[in-house]
Amino acid sequence: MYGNDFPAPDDASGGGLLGEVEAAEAALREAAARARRFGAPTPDADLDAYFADVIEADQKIEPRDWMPEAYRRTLIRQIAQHAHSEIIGMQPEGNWISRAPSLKRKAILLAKVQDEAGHGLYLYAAAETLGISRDELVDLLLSGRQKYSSIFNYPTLTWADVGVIGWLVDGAAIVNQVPLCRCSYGPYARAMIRVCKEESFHQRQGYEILHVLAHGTAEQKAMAQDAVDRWWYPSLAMFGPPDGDSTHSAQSMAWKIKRFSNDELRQRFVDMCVQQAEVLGLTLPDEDLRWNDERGAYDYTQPDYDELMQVIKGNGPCNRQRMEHRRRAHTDGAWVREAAAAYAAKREQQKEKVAA
Ligand code: BYC
Repeated sequence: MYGNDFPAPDDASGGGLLGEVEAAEAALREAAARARRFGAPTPDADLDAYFADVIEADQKIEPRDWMPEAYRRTLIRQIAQHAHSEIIGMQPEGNWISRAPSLKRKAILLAKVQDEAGHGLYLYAAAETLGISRDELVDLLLSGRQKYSSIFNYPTLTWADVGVIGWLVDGAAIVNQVPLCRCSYGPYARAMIRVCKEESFHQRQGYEILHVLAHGTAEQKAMAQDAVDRWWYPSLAMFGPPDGDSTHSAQSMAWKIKRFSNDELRQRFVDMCVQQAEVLGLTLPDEDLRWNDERGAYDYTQPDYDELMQVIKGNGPCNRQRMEHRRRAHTDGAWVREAAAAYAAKREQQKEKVAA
């Protein structure tokens, strides 16, 4: 129970999503302890076949291992996009730090936004193991050549939006990320374990904000409902285009980077949210949402994928503002990077002096 008064959003039977993260963590440890079934390939080995065997045996690819160039590029694209999302994702909530309704709410929100920065750092570090530097990755974001999640191009208009970001956006993020804990690339899978555990706390804090608002005054409840109405479809769109239009899914699933398709995860998210919305006493804005006995899942209205494509292309409500803010923060932070580099050079010189 969360707060001893209502069930936690991820407290489903069978251990819920956090249970799955723990199982993935145990599997990672077990794989690390197990001797590698395939030693290093011999000089005349067929490297593609060797790689396929490692993937087939569900063993992890590590930075030292040979990997196809396309696998490496796909991972850089996805991990970098994920890292950028965490960093840009600090902005919509950061917008409310100075206006949080109490000191306690402010402290919690500060901690959450700092966690997002931490997630960005784990992910940039994971991407760097693939032979690209953090400077290059930041440059790719700032020049618009790499993307970040569509969801962070929507504005946070009221305090209830902070609750909804926790409940729906972090909720969607967890549903997407729990399977990534079993991704074939070791550093990404390991980063995901920690990220998912922290996201679970994020989701709970959002859920609790909404629970308080939904059980408060009529105005507070209306504010919570309005936020849910605005964020529901953009949250569904976070999972990406429908399977038929997903360019990367088939290959990423064959490589065991992705374990489920975009539509499978979207469905899982919808099924999870229906019961949670009932506990909150809020309505999901979809008149066609109903249980389908035959499918054993809820039927629901798809998000507007044309809108998703527009937002991805840079034409969402806040794209320009988010990028301007990030570029300014990067420029303003130049002196920190310079100071860190100067300090590192000085330490290096001192070490050389001692060694001489
Ligand atoms: N937004 O072939 P597809 C967080 C692009 S942070 C933007 O299905 P894929 C949080 C896609 O890149 C959560 N672009 O692609 C942080 C591709 O474009 P290109 C972020 C999208 O990679 C702070 C094209 O559309 N989570 O939770 O197989 C505060 C075709 O798509 C989006 C991650 O990054 C989108 N929504 O599947 C609070 C998770 N969707 O490169 C919370 C890791 C698709 O061909 N990423 N595109 O031009 C993934 O799991 C996968 O990359 C995706 C997309 C499911 C997102």
